[in-house]
Amino acid sequence: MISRRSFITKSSLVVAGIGLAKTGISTNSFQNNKLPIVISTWNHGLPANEAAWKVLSAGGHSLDAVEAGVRIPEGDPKVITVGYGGIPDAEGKVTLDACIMDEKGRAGCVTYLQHIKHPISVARLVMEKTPHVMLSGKGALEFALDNGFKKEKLLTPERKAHWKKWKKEKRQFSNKINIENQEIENHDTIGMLAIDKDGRISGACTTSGMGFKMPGRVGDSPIIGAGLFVDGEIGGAVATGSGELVMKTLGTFLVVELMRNGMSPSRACEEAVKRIAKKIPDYKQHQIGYIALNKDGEYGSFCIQPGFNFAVKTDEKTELEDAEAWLKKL
Ligand code: SD4
Repeated sequence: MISRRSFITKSSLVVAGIGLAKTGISTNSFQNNKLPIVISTWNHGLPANEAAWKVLSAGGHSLDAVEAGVRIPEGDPKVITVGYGGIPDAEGKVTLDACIMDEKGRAGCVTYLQHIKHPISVARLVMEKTPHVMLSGKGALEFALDNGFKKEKLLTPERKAHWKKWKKEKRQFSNKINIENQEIENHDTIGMLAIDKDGRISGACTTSGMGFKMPGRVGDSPIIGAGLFVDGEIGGAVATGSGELVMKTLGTFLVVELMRNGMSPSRACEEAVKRIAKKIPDYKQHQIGYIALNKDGEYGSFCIQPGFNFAVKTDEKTELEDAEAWLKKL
């Protein structure tokens, strides 16, 4: 048994220096967490949760909270896997995928969106202002511009230099994502789930996708049921990692359905990882991390490889936890 060591930090310290936050392995699941609650993937989830918490602690709607939360890494050029400053595709273009979903089952997504720093806000407008769920590429960009979003250059000088080096070295595309002790080049979508004080659950997921991906490639992150799924009567789940594996198993829909059938969030995440292990022969070459939250505020996680962590914020705690892994450390 791995014992859970939760680590509580002061919010101000966390925001000022997330690298310093200690982590503990999560055996997951806390019964009857007091609402509100927000959880999100990776350590950039810590400052994202703080932004979401401002909305939640003021009694706001979880939809506003998750949008405000994930906008933090989207706008941060130091987060090289989301929004502005994201790693480009093989041709040097930053192309973004995002989706959002609320407790009523409303959903909006954008895929292959270029030049817009906050794809999550465009996804929300798709949900609220159009009869559709998903807009892609040029159409998504035109929709954003028509709705007052500014066209911006998303490729930072640092990421341009990184891409040029990658091209010069003629390196192969690598889909290995944030596996402990590996060179980190492709990782860290932010997925967030929140329940507000009135019990309403929402989720958001946003990414620049796999670094140096093939032009035109879209991953799981903007796909409802793959990168994110929310059912207001049950709970929600988000995914990070090699999107192709999540898409082939409709991972977050599966997690929510398993919770509907009575599993805890952590057991449901574990089963969804096991489904990948069963169905996808080369799964050991990949990382997948799931986090899930049920409508009572109980949360859980599971991943393929050691190395996936997630951030949790409630009235009582601000912490970063390591998910349990299917391929445990020897
Ligand atoms: C993708 N799932 O585009 C994303 C990448 C990711 O952590 O989550 N990285 O496949």
